[in-house]
Amino acid sequence: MPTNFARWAALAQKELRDIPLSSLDRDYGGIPVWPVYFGDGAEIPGVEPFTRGVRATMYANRPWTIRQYAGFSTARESNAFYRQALEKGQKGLSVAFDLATHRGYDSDHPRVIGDVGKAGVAIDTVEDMKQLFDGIPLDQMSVSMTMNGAVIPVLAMFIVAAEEQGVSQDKLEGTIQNDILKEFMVRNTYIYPPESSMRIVGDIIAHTARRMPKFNSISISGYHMHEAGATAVQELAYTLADGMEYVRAAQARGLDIDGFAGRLSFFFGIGMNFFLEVAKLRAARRLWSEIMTGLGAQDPRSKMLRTHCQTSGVSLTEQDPHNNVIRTTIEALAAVLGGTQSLHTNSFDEAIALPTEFSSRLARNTQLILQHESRVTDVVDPLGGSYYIEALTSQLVTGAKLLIGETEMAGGMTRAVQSGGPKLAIETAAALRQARVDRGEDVIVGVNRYRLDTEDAIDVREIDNAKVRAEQIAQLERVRASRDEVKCQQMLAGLREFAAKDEGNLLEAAIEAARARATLGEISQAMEDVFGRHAAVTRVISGVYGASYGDDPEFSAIAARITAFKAARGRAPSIFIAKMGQDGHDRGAKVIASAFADLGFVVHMGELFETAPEVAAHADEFRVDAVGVSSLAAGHKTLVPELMAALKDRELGDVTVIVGGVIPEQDYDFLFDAGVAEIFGPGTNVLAAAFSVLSQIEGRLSN
Ligand code: 3CP
Repeated sequence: MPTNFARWAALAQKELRDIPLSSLDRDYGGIPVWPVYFGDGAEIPGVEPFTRGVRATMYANRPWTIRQYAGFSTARESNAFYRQALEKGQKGLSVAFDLATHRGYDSDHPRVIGDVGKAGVAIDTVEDMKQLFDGIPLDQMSVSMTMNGAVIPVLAMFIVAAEEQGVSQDKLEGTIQNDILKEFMVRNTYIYPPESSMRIVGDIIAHTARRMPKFNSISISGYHMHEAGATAVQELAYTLADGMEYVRAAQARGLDIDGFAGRLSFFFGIGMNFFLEVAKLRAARRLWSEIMTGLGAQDPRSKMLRTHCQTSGVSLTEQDPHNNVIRTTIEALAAVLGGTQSLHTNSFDEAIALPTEFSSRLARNTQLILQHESRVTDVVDPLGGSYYIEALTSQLVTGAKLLIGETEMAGGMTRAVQSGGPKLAIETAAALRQARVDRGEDVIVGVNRYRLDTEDAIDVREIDNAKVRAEQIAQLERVRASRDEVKCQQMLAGLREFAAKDEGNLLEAAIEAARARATLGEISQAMEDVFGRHAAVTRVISGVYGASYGDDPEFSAIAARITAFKAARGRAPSIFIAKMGQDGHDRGAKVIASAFADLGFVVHMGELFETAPEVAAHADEFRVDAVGVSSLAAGHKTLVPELMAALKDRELGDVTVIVGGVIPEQDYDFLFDAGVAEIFGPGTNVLAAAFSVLSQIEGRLSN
């Protein structure tokens, strides 16, 4: 028996409480199987640095939480969806909010007309929040909420909704994402500037440490970096460096590290590089344990990296979409073999639209089959000890340490985020990846190889955005009419004062305001009055995409056409790349902008969150030939017709409008009828897109 077995057994027995350890043994038809395997001197699961897992018994005792991220339309509709999912085997909730909510706007705000209820559920008031959890006892259900920008009003409303359900906040279990640094880097649902935002993070950590012992105060997220195209080393390094920044921010306000660190949690994206992804989670745990020791943690629980994982959205393809079931299964298995605590598996249609009942069921069942049929839960860290996995784990640790070291030398992540360095590094990695895919070096089945001749349309879920918005506005009016206005305004004034004086806890003031039925938009605005609203500077990398093509004939052919265009017209073709509404997913837009620029187009990149009239005004100002709309949050059917009208108003009806992003096939005709020239879905070859945009522009100019 290995020398370290006794230590493991003692720990395992503690986790099992009264259940005998032998109950974890299995018999595979005469072959005995034990819950853990290790050689002399090997690391022990459940023991620092936790490379092999944060629990000694891991899934052999308790499997990961099946926690599907969902939300759409109104609170009533999302509630019905949650209840059904829980009945069918889901174990925890994970709420997706719409982009209006993320960015701190009530549903009646003019900037969010295309966003209400689309990419998540619309929440304006405590009444919506109560409806969202109707019939779901909040003292028994762990609820994760992906919220960063409007984190103060959302968490406050959650606490008040629970309170009015009879559940006090100390009983609440769950997680709030509350990870603002990565918003500035990749996800873009920030509201306030970085420093005020960091104060909010600190206030939430302080409040939960004091009042909500079972609630995870933050979900430090690499997922969005992964989705934006980060390498595994970048995802690890920047995420853990963000974590260090949050720990230091909490320490700076006098909190004892062991008083809050046990409730910090993480979130990683899991892509198709199977063994690398397994190793990434192992490396993350080893690194975090070391980092926390360095920051002064004593309690082993403070050093455990507990994480949620989500299979990769960008690995999903619009083409031959049932292949996505297979991709998601492989990614889910990597997350599980890497030792995740909680998992979301994507639905196969997510590169096209919001999941349907059918696709959600398949996604959930992927996890249920892994838990109940595959036997992967029987043995802890089954890949531990593999030469390859251990080597990859160590290499990732080394690579990430180097990058963390660089970030620290530059003054930490808040500083790095302000400088924009990590964002550009991730965008460079994304452009390189796109070039490899376009050149066929990275194969994607059904996209750049084995493509179908004809694609069958699949059923998609449609949200009637106008109807949801009307319902939300009616509810807002009811709440505003029935509340004690004087009291509500007093509470908002109190919150504003806390913000201005840099004292008091903003969450605590917001809970009072939510009790008095202040709306999400009003609570956000009270803080915005003091902190201001952050506007990012948009920058586009150049040269990376073009350089990876060298003297590729196709690339050269387009470049030559552009040279001919210039010779004929005395100028290069020009395009304005637009992001409208509250959709902050800008990876695709940035990749297109930098690739088109490398090809010789004059590219103007718009700011995030513009309205249709604002985009039309830019098109006018720059006198562009084309406007490229990037839409990933389902706002296209509202926003694109608005843009066409705004262009016509400026007598720019002849500008070529193209749309790219997540557009269901069913909506193509609608957009073509509205005057759109071309639609490019996920998996589009960028050179092919440039070729057809150029043809469209030339066609229009010669008419
Ligand atoms: C676990 N437990 C065990 C064992 N395993 N006890 C004994 N033996 C075991 N083997 C205990 C734990 O200690 C814990 O109790 C309890 O069981 C629950 O387990 P857990 O592992 O903590 O799991 P969970 O409650 O699900 O929490 C998972 C984490 C949490 C910690 C990761 O933060 C979480 O749920 N995160 C989800 C985040 C999320 O959903 N994000 C969605 C992003 P104690 O608590 O008492 O210790 S979606 C974003 C999509 C893109 C976008 O941004 O738009």
